[in-house]
Amino acid sequence: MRAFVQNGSPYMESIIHQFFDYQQLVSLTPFGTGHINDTYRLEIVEAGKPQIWLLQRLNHHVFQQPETVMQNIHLVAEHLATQPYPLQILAPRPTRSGQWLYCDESGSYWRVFPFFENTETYERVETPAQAFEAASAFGAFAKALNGLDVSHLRPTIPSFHDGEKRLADFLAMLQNAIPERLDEARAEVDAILHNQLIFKKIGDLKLPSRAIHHDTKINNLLFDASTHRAACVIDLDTVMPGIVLSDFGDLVRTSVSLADEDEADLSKVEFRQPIYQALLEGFLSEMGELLTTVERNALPEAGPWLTLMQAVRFIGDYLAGDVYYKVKYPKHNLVRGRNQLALFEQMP
Ligand code: GN1
Ligand code: MG
Repeated sequence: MRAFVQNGSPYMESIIHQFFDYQQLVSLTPFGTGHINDTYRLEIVEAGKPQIWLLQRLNHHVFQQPETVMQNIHLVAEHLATQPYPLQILAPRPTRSGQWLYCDESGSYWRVFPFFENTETYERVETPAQAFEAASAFGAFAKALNGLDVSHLRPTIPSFHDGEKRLADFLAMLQNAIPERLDEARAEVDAILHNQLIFKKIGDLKLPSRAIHHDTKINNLLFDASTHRAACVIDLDTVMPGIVLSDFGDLVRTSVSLADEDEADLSKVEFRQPIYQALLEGFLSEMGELLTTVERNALPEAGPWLTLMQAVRFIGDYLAGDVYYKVKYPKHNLVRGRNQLALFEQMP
């Protein structure tokens, strides 16, 4: 069996030992497409039983208070378990000594989650029915968290979806941008500046604080591989106080376009109205009666607001030298930013 083990180094084995008293490491393979953390599918034999888990290294440069992240996730999982919640719950598995995280000698933070078998993820939405299913799943998640006292959740990344703060940081960093990259991204910077008012407009609404997921991209949802129904909301690192436009906005940003955010061919970036309509109906089918009038009236602004914010983040990272997002080639963040701006321009 050892021949199939990837990364089954003594280093990795010592980490796995913090969580499991296992007899055999069957396989350890990189998993998923996240931009921030490193994720592995882990197959072991423990107490004579074969089992599969998700092992993850939490990026502590992005999440500078790893314990806060895990405390929020734990609170959310605990609360969901008390609710009439139709989906599976992503509850962390503690170390053998009862901690949510293991910090190794090199300072990396590790954690373990259940691996949901017979599930799949989608990088893009193909049909309105899928869009409805995804939006109602994230809506059900928000609805089930409505009764959780939001003051118990703490920010894991300060000002994460504060559009005005993101814009202010972007403007400030233009002074320190890598000069060649600034030349290259001139048109994109101008487009951001031209449309910047949307951040103030949304900020001025002073929408109520809720328990918000903040990363409702379609690939943060597991679907049942047989029924194609939503099975589990994953990636809970950014669950923290926020506004409802973040969750609906990221659904719109990641679902309405035919092309995903990495697509360099902008002719493929297209706003699909039937998908948008299905997202709105799906989200409202769960959250409709909980929204205030101001929240409800602001929902159409969620997509453009969040998409422009994502463009600010990608272009900002390009200008800073790719310090935040994982990139596969030198202009990756610029390509992503252009893609998001093209999508923003198409939004009604
Ligand atoms: C990051 O790692 P991933 O792909 O789940 C980011 C989101 C962005 C997204 C863009 C903590 O999420 O905010 O929308 O990339 N997460 C963090 O693809 O910054
Ligand atoms: Mg994520």
